[in-house]
Amino acid sequence: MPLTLTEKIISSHLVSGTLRTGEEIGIRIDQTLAHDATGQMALLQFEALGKERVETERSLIYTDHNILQTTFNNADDHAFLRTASARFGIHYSKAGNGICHQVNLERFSVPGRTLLGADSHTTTGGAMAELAVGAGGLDVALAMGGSPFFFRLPEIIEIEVTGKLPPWSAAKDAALELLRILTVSGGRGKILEFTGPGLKNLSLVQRATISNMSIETGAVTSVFPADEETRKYLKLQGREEDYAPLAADPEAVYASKIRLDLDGIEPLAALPHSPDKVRKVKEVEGALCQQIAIGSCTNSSYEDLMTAAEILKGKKIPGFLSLVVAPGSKQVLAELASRGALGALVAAGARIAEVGCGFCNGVGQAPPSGGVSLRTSNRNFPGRSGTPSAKLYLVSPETAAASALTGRLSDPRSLGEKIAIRLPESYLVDDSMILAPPEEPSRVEIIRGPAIAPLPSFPPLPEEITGKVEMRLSDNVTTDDILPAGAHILALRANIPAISMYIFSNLDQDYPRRQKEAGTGFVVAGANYGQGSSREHAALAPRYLGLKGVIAVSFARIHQANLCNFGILPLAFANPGDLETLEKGHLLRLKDLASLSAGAILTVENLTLHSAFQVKLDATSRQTEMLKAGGLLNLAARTGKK
Ligand code: MIC
Ligand code: SF4
Repeated sequence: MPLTLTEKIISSHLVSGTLRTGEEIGIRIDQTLAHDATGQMALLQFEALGKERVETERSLIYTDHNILQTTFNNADDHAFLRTASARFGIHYSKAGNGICHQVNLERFSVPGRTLLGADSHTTTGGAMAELAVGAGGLDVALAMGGSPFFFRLPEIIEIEVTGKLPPWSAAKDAALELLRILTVSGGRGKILEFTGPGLKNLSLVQRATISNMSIETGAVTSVFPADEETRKYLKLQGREEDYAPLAADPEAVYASKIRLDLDGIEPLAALPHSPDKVRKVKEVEGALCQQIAIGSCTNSSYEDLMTAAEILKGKKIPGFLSLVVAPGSKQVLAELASRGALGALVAAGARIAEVGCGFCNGVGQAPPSGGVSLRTSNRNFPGRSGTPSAKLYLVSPETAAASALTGRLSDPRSLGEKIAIRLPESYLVDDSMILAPPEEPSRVEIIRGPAIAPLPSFPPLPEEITGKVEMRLSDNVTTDDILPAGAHILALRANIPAISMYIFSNLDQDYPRRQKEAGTGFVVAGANYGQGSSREHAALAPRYLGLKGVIAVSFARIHQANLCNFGILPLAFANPGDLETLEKGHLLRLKDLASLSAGAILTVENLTLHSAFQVKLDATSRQTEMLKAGGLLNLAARTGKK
């Protein structure tokens, strides 16, 4: 039978289940990654599972999200991550070495492998023909210990790429075009597999921008074939031996097909406050910008930043504008420095930020109140920049640099002939900031500063739950809404009681107090609840506060899994119209939970309205067992599954 590329990778890693769409399968994981926002929990959970050493081909912890060190918390986190990595056999990438997805692509991604990352943009690895999937830290902890990763087999959608990007149109514009077509929920339950004659016109780095942002459509991941472009990139990285050609069989069957014609793609921008509010730059040109930020795991490669530097070379930005450039990796920074591009950026008036995620998740560079910030990153959710009233536009490095010259959102085509950048013969490879685990790991002492709190424990699911609707929300609630980003809150990622005080803090500051005092209760929401990041704290911390169930029209994949992992019931309205009947403060009751089964239809009594409605438990049999046990760690301890 002819197979898609996704099916080929899955079949070669299949541990349980069959290749039937919608069915839960388990796959062997070759590589894992986590970072300084998710790695603390992943490592504490790995430890709680009683594991001595990771059993993957390679596991990595990166220090990239919160490297500001405004208090001791970051430094404590980093010391914990470094020593726990050494103890458990994990490679540790120090602060300053780069953003996990950029560095992983440069140094570790290998065609045909599976990669599970405690970060939603792990999908970036799809550019290297990996099955690269984002998940919560606990799922990654289990995978590090050699357990399979379980998920429902998605539909595989063919994205047939034709043509060639016109001058000044970028891979970012292609990614935004896909978002325009699919919206932030159109990819739910799907894997996007790229095929077609246009692929030869997309470099690996351009593919990485597209696979990076594929998560914004809600897709599980996206996969590109391994071809000449893959080989070229691996050669530049001095690891051509990792190359192996890989593609779908010619007769492979897909669930459906979307055509992506590169010829027709113009410079695009995602308008505030959602990555799918896509317009042509020429239609929205002219907006005055207070800030322009170039970087993030979407667009911080050598190609991206060299392009920006070439555009800015010999020019000056307007005085009112703040231009920030954050290189994606030490390698990129070294290349920019050695080729004079760093000097060109600085001379033009750019501020060079530390290598890392930085502005992308609100760690520094908050725009002024009500300000417009053009960013090359992937998410423009409200408040993510650290300024709730700011307006974030997502654009390509070309558009960002062209706009930096005028201080207004500008179409890069106004610059005239497209500049060309030259790739070096090989990139400057220096892995000295990646610490390999020692030969004798048992001798390593794990450093736990006061920032590292013990893991909370939870009781099993009760027979009956009665509680109020503590939050009533609408569609597309993001994990940034549930648990905001930003240096201050990120610094508490290893302390659940402390971080729980920030749950929903941008929407309702009283929620944590109310939820904790009640010790029970529900959140009610519309479609695609929990879209965006993989942060499991958005489930774990509400669980700590006493949240028992989320009743929504539908759930984003990673968040649904995180809810199950921590024993919060994900309940989907049988009739979505019932959402309209519910208000904050309504008292709800769920009974007979001891006999809960996968996909069960349950009756929710609304004791305030003296009415009832039905919900469906959105969980597989395996997840239902976790829910009954009060979470995956309880289940693992009970079954001795280590
Ligand atoms: C993000 O881009 O939202 C983050 C910060 O990288 C998150 C990780 C986290 O918040 O733990 C993600 O994408 O998963
Ligand atoms: Fe870091 Fe931003 Fe990428 Fe998340 S999206 S990994 S915060 S650069």
